[in-house]
Amino acid sequence: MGLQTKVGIIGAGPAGLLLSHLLYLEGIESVVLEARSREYVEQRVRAGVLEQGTVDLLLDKGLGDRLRREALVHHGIELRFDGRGHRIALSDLTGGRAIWIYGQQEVVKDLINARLEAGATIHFEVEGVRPTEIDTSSPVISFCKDGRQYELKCDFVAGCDGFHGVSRNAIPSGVLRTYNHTYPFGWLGILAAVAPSTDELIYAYHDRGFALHSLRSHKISRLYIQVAPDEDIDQWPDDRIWEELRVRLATDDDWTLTDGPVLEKSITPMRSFVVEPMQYGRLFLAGDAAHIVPATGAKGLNLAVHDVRMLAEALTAWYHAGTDDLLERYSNTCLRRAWRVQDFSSFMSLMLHRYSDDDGFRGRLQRAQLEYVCSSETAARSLAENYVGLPHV
Ligand code: FAS
Ligand code: PHB
Repeated sequence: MGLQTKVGIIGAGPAGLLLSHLLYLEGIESVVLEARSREYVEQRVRAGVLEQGTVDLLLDKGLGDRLRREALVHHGIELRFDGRGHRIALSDLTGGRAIWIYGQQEVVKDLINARLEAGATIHFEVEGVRPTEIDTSSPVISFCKDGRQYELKCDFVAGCDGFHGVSRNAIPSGVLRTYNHTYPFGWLGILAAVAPSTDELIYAYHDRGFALHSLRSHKISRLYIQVAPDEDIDQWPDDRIWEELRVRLATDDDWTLTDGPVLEKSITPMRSFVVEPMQYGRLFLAGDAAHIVPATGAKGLNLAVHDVRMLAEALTAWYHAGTDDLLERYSNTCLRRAWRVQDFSSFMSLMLHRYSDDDGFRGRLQRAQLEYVCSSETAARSLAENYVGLPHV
């Protein structure tokens, strides 16, 4: 069965849904195709830190009512090592910019509600998605839904289907240059029904490995510990996780970590991945489909938002003014930010994680870097401006 739209969007993650809404606000029709169910994408636990720029965009586009009510605004983070905490005053160091704590699944819920209220078409639980004719002016996305085969004709395809999606693989081999770096560690993350034991995020460097105390609300905590990349999660009963968090987050003063029921736990690999270019013909890649950053810099979701803001502006210029220069510059514009973010995320990852093959030299360098960042206003400002998100790259 033939369907028609202007922009065919593969993936109902933050990138695909936000792109569809930004285009809608410009009167540009789109159709979103998602492999999973609405329930699944709305409960999938991932990021939780929104940059100032991401929040400004969501508020500006009328997507921020619940965010404004429920998100927590943080003006600092803590770096903790050798039993002592050191605050990085993000807002003081960046002219008032801040980070907002709001779960990625909440952003996805708000976007789906806004899309459906606007009468949008989101096909959930589709199979066999395949973009073709992407090097022509009328690409097609074929897919199957409820046992029926469909052909979605469109002007453009937006590949917002994440790292494991199909869009990137639709580009002929030899076109893309791929950069891949896998870190020798992963993160075991938990979501816990307990009030956070901190008012701001704590990034801890410890001889036993990295630990992070983050949160989702005044009642829900989000915590991570560094583990081996091939760690078996069955070896980590909840009390062992809490015990390890206590050790790695311990301070010389009387700070204590309160534990509670673990709602969700999973292990995430740490890798850096970028493909160049982020466009082939009428197919444009955005978000995790084009780049993955280690979570230490809290950038994945924010970079996806930046990509689709650029893509929406470029498509709007094409439809409204008939100009394609923004479309032509899309890949380079987004890659410039992607590599800035890769560098920052790598800096945070290398500074804060223990390397099992460390003969002591790297450990000394890490401490020297931590002490410098925590004692030099210039170094702290550099970390802060990258962490809250650079307005321009
Ligand atoms: P997403 O992966 O969010 O969305 C892609 C969508 O495409 C998915 O819904 C998928 O089901 C769909 N899809 C895939 N293949 C398809 C197909 N063939 N057909 C149709 N649909 C298809 N970032 C942080 O900053 N902090 C974190 O703590 C953090 N934790 C993370 C944990 C995990 C396990 C992962 C994978 C990522 C994490 N990230 C984190 C990064 C994360 O936030 C991503 O950057 C963000 O989800 C990127 O959004 P999208 O590009 O929209 O991709
Ligand atoms: C999170 O809250 O999930 C989170 C926060 C900071 C990070 C990564 C993840 O660097």
